[in-house]
Amino acid sequence: MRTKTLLLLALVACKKNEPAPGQQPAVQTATGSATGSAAGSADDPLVAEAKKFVADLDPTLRKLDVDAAQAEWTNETDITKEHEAATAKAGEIASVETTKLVKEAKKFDSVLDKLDPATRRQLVLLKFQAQPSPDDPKQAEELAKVGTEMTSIYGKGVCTTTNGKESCKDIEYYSKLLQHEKDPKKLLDAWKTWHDGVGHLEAPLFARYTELGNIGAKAIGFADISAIWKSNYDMPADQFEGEVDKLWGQVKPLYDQLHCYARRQLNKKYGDAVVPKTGPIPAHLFGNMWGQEWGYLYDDLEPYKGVAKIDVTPVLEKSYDAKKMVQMGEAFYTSLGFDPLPATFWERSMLTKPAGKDVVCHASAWDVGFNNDLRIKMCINLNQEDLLVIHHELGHDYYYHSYYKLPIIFQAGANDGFHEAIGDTVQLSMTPEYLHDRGLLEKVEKNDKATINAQMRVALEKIAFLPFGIKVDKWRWDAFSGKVKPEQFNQHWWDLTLQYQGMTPPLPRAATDFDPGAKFHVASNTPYMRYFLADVLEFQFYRALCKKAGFTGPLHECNFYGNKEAGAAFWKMLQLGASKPWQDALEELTGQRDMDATAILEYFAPLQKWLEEQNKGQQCGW
Ligand code: X8Z
Ligand code: ZN
Repeated sequence: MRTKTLLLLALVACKKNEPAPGQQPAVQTATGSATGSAAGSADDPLVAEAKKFVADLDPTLRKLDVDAAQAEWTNETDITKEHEAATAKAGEIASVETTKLVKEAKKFDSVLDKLDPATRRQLVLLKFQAQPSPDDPKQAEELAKVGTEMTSIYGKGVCTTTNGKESCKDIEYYSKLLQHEKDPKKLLDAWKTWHDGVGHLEAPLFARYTELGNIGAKAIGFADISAIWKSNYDMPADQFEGEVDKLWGQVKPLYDQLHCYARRQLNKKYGDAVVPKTGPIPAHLFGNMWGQEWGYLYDDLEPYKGVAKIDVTPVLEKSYDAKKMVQMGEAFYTSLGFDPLPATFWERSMLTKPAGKDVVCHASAWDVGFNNDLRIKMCINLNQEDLLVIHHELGHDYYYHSYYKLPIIFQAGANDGFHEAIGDTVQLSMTPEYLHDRGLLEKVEKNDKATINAQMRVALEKIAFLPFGIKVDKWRWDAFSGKVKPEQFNQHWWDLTLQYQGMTPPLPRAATDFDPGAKFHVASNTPYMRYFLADVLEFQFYRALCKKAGFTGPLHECNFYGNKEAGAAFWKMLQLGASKPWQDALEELTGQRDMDATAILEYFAPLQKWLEEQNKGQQCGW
């Protein structure tokens, strides 16, 4: 997908909003159906005008989006004051001009029902194309600058100046420390340095971004930024909130079991003084800054010792480089019948961190020209985690590739969770057998113990992530809507962390701290609920593709590599882009019109049973 960046809600994957179907009371009915009547349209001059407006939109938006994406790519692969200023300027222009178009398009609200579905849908989606700008040009300029600065600050990391020379340690540095360090004091130190170093700088900028962004949101008829974000799902905002809560309710019992088991193992490892036997767990012990995925705890949490390890890192370190890892990812997609990546992908992508430059290492996927100009931007490490991230990013690029010939407004995921779910669906297919077939694992075993170990490996990514995935935007919705004030931002973050993840800050935090700002997507104004949705959707997609591939065994054993029927079905959904409501796209692939967590529960049924046995008699929860 293209993630939108700061002001541009729709640019690159891992950035801003994907344009997707939305709702506002006045246009709600227009978004839901792609088959509305165009009766009487011939007599109405406003209908003809609307059609012309939409036809003219495409080249205008394309130029704005491409200019903004190009500037942003340049800045994120080489952060300098000049590149930052150019990015802010291009983002500002895109946002200001798109906001004008949104306002202009309001006059067609009265004829939406008379328009053909494609015209109507583009008009409806237009308001989700960019973070709207305030009317005051000074404020519009400031909004763009603040947004760009927030991303750059995060990219540079924690900086110190000695003899006038600045040197910075980025998230890559601290991540490696958190992944491998065993001493909890050193982990705590890294956690605090990052959260204070980046969070404190982001705090005033986020508060200002919220003020200005909300002014922009109001200018196009929304209550605040969160109302725009929540309206982007082909249903009213409050219904969407209900959907999210429903999904969380389905998966929470499984998370609770994993939390309970993890706490016991961590307690054994660190002792009562660091991890108590009951209650929440401190957040710095999970192998990353945010407690969001727990893959690096595998050795501590491994259910059965003495079973062949599922760890491809040794082979990657020995026989791979970054390009070869990406080629392995590409090979999965081409095995489904998808095209090879274009030559320009290999020429233009950033696969490793360039020496002597500040860059945004956080992985992302781009179609900079909105014309099959596919790229990824990563600082690839030769390890299992990054092999999975590569497959994730290529999922975005193949989605871009499938729809790049559509009108630019439809060049987006069916909803933004779809975009995040494509590569992750492929990840699920990377079973131990698959990794063995590709020469990455010397030995695989097939027995109950090996199954539980393999499931634990996946659960530490996918189940551990769910509460974090929901928390980030539950927090941001409340921050944007004014439900919580800036002086409560940090407390609210930790209230939600406790509620959803069962974790506490590892040391006392103050209202002057700003721990949400230590997460990339908050600093870069990238919506986050998409990842929660993706965590659910990817299992739905996977179950459907496995069925298309004729697989009939237990879901977690399915590998659809090389299956052209599955590939064709996947492609059929992808190439719709955002041209139809996501419910239609979902139905196309899965036969279902609802996001639902039954597939994830089916997948993890063996592990859930095992965890419940392990946790029998324990006081779970926090
Ligand atoms: O940001 C990402 C991707 C790029 S869209 C690497 N992810 C989220 C994160 O890192 O927080 C993937 C999973 C969640
Ligand atoms: Zn992504």
